[in-house]
Parts: sequence; C-alpha cells; structure tokens
Amino acid sequence: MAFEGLADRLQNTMAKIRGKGKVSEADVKEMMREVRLALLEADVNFKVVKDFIKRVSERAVGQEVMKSLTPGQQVIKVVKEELTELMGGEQSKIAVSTRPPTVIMMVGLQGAGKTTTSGKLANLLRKKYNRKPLLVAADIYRPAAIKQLQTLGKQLDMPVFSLGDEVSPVEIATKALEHAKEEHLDYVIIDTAGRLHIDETLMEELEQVKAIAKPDEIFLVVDAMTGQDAVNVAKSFNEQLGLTGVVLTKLDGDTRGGAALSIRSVTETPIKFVGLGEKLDALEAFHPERMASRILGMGDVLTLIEKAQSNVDAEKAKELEQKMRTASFTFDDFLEQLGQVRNMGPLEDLLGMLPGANKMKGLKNVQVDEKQISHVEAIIRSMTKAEKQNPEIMNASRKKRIAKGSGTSVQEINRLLKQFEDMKKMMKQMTNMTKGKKKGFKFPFM
Ligand SMILES: Nc1nc2c(ncn2[C@@H]2O[C@H](COP(=O)(O)OP(=O)(O)O)[C@@H](O)[C@H]2O)c(=O)[nH]1
Ligand SMILES: [Mg+2]
Repeated sequence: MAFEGLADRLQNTMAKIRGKGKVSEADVKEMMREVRLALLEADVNFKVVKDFIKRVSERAVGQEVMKSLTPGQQVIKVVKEELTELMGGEQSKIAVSTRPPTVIMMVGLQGAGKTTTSGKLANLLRKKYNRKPLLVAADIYRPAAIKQLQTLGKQLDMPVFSLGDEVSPVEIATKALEHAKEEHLDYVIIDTAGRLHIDETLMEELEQVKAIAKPDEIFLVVDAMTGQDAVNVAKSFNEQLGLTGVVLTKLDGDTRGGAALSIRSVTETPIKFVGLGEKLDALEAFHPERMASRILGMGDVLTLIEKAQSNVDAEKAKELEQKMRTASFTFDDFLEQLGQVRNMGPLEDLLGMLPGANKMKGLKNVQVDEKQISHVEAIIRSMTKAEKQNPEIMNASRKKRIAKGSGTSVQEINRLLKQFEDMKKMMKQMTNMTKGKKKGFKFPFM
C-alpha cells in the first residue's frame, strides 16, 4: 500500500504523545524531529518539510486549549490539520463551463497515465455526474496512442474523436470542439502527447492547443512512483501552461507518498484525482482530509462507506441487517455478503481504511489470503441446504463430507463454523448497541 512507511512512522510517533496529559516544549521538539525524518524518508520535498515542521511546532507549543482533548491529542489534531492543509485543504471540484462543452486538457510525460486517465475521467463524469464526454485523440506521435484511446472508448462505449496522425493537434482540437457542440456533448477531454522529458517543442505545441481550445481545466497527470521528479515535472508544466489540477496516478503501487505531500505546496496546484489501478473505474477524487486521516491511522471511514454504498445493493443490505437482528442469518447470506464485499475492492485496501487497522494486532501486515476466501466459498457451497440454514446440525460425518467436497479440511470447517458463530454474536451485540439510535445506512461489515 502507498504511504506505508510514512504511516507507520508517524503513527508510532503519535502513539507516544497521544495519552500525555502534559506536553512540554521538549516533547514537541522530540516529536517534530521524528516527524521530520519520517517525511524526508517518504521523499517529501526538503523545503516543504521544513515549513511544515515550523508551522506545526508553533501551533503545538502555543496550543489553544480544548476541554474535550488531552494535550497529546491536541498536538495530533494540529498535525492532522497541517497535513491536510499541505495536501490542499478543502477538496476542490471539477469545473463546469457555463458555455458547454467544458474542456479538459490532459498533459504530462509519456507513460504517466494520460490516456488511461482520460478514459477513467470520462467514465467518472458519465457515471457519477451523468455527463456526456467526448474523448479526443490528440497524441499523433506515438503510433499506438490513437488506437489505445479508441480501444478505451469502445470498452466504455464512449465517443472518441480522431483525425488520424497526419493532422496537427491544434486542428484536431478545433474540429473536436465543433463536433462536441453539434452533438451536444458536455465535456471534451483532450488526450495530448507526452515526451520522456520536458522539452520546448512539446510545450509549444501544448500552448497552441491551449490557445485554441481554451480549456476550463488543464490536468497534469503524474506518476506518483516518480517521487521528487513528479514535483519537478509539475513545477515546469505549471510555469509553462498554468495548471488547474494534478492527477496522481499509480498510487496503488508502492509509492512512498512524497509526491502527494509536496506537489500542492511547490506548485500551488491541487491534486484533484488519484489513480488507483489500471482498471477504468480506478479513479477517485482526492480528499486531503481523508488522506491525512488515513496516513495517521485514523482510518478513512467516509471512503469506506461511499464504497459500500456504490457497490452494495442497498435493498440487500437492509435485508441482511434485518436477518441479523432476528438472528436468522445463514451461510447463504454469508456467501452473498462475501461476494458484495469483494466487489468493493481488494480486502487489504478496505482494511487500510479502518481506524487503527494499521496498529491492530494481527491485522498489521495482514496479507489477506484470497485463497482462504475461496476456501470459505467452496466450503459453503458444499453444504446442503439444511446445513446452511442450521449449522447446529453439523456433525463429524457431515464435516468430513463437506471437507471432501470442497477440497479442504475438517479443521478449516471447524474454524469457519466458529467464526460464523462469533460473527453472529457480534452482530447481535452491535444491533443491541445501536438500538434506539437513529437508523442510518449500516453496513454489516463481515
Ligand atoms: N497501476 C496503475 N497503473 C496505471 C495507472 N494509470 C495508468 N497506469 C498504467 O500506466 C501505463 C501508461 O499509461 P498511459 O495511459 O498509456 O500513459 P500516457 O503515455 O501518459 O498516455 C499503462 O500501462 C497504464 O495501464 C494507475 O493509476 N495505476
Ligand atoms: Mg497516451
């Protein structure tokens, strides 16, 4: 997971100060030393780190007193607020032009993820905002680039505008805009060419496209894995073109996170989206506050809930909740729920969003074993209807039969039965706890 090292170190530092009833200047100093090292190690820009430490130290020492928090907690609150501010403060929105189409120009180095992100963005605009985007193939230099965008367009069933590779990008942009107007499409996403390095010709051409297309947004697509380089790239693109936002891609990889934490301060350009995979739905709006919370191990429950809401059938969730209340939850329901949770993405990522999950014994460095989950599925599928409805009837010979049928062992079946009972107990406790409280969307999480 991205940010792992940084998150670990910061969380260790925070743990030391959390419970303190008194925080001396020496405590703050010691803590800041550790925070500074953690940030530098995560490849955060040197100057950014220096400013950050200065701001946090000032605020932490002259702490405003809040009755509800211990001094230790107050310091952590300051760190979180400043970390949020560092990454951009309030979440920024995507532009909507008063005279459609809204034009988004995608720029960046070769291989950063421009073409993929163009597709993802079009997908998001349609799915979440109900917009009609047009993808424009303006990278005429790489022979496969146009084809790549067309393939994405086909996958998404999204229109792609192309004039081949013998017409200039400026002309392609001009004609694409006319086309979008005629067709009443409301977003135009221009996928431009990149180079391996920033060069004059590239910039000039992009300036020309900008002059003619008058984009409402110019998004720089940068690969988070490139660390400090990403920051330098962002700086020069911003100076030449005036960016409105950054899309940080490949955050699903093992990046140390330095780029995410430096780009905003160095370029004054907000990160608007993050790419979290190669698939076309792996693009998320960037929320600095949630990211700060995730890094500090406070979890990202909001994203988790949103994921649940968009991937879990609300009707079914309600049904399940009802079943749990009345303790009529069966293995069939369990199987279905397992499927729904899997739809939400890799379990490791989901666990990462739970508060304190990093610090939980047994959960730390948990490698969610997909094989084990498949075993669970196989076991349940090998049960008879009666067994699924009433696990109590399970005896030795039934267990043996199921083990054979699912290619697992009796031990595994025993473990699952125990987990299932524990889960039911826990669910009962939870529903008792929340009884009487206002009923909202509740996701019965495994
Ligand atoms: N893991 C991962 N791969 C990505 C992401 N975004 C793009 N890629 C991959 O990066 C490679 C280059 O992407 P492409 O869109 O062709 O880059 P372009 O040259 O800037 O247009 C492709 O293999 C993409 O699948 C991301 O968020 N995560
Ligand atoms: Mg491309």
